[in-house]
Amino acid sequence: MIILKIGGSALTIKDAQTPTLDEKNLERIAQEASFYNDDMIIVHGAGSFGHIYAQQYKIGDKPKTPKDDYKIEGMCITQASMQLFNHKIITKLQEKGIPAIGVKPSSFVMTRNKRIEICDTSIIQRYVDEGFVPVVYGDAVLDLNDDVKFAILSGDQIITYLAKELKCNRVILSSDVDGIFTDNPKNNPDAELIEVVTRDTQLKVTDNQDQIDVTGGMMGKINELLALADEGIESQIINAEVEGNIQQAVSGQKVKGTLIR
Ligand code: IP8
Repeated sequence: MIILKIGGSALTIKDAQTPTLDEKNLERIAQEASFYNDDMIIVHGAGSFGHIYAQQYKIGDKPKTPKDDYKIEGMCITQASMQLFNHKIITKLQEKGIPAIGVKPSSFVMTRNKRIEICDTSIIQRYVDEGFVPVVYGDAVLDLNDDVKFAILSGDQIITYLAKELKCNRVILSSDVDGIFTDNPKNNPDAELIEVVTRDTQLKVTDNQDQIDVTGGMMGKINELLALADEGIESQIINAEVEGNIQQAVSGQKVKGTLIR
């Protein structure tokens, strides 16, 4: 079984002021993903459908009152926006022949202090066993810490959790950059791609100021994937914006990117 993460940055215009789909990328990425014909789970990020609201409503920060109307409104709006985004994605995947079924994480996952604590993966496994491709996503969820009550759950954390629980053999994480670089390639033209990252690799933490990302951007992804590597599961980060990359990666061909092991 493989897990394919499609980054929100590749599927949306992430620095837009309102949720904005990148229709062209979605069309192509869905087509490329359809080259995989075996067991697969797709996880997608939030892009402008989630991060704008998550930041606006400061979901994950302590509510001001026990039943904080503003936070509750934020949860409703973020979840609805992500569900709409998921619907657009599964519709496109189905159009390309993928038996995609949307599974809403906030209906079966709860975190404690922002880490997954309750998650019934048997639902996902059963869909896979029955021939579906479950499509889950970063979401706004209930948190078991009574002080914060709600959390933003990144699709990256979902990947590591599912990969470990469901014993996946390959994890492909696609984003809008080629992989992990020695510096931020968007600001520094001399930044070099690091082909293999392990716990011993010295990494420079950089910020991408022009994009809102409440779940930690590239560093958040690296930490999740290193945790997965600790369990013996290798993953690769590739660029979803380069035509053919997803198709080649799902087909098991070598793609420019970073291996995490
Ligand atoms: O884009 C974030 O998921 P990510 C989820 O995978 C929300 O980090 C709702 C902002």
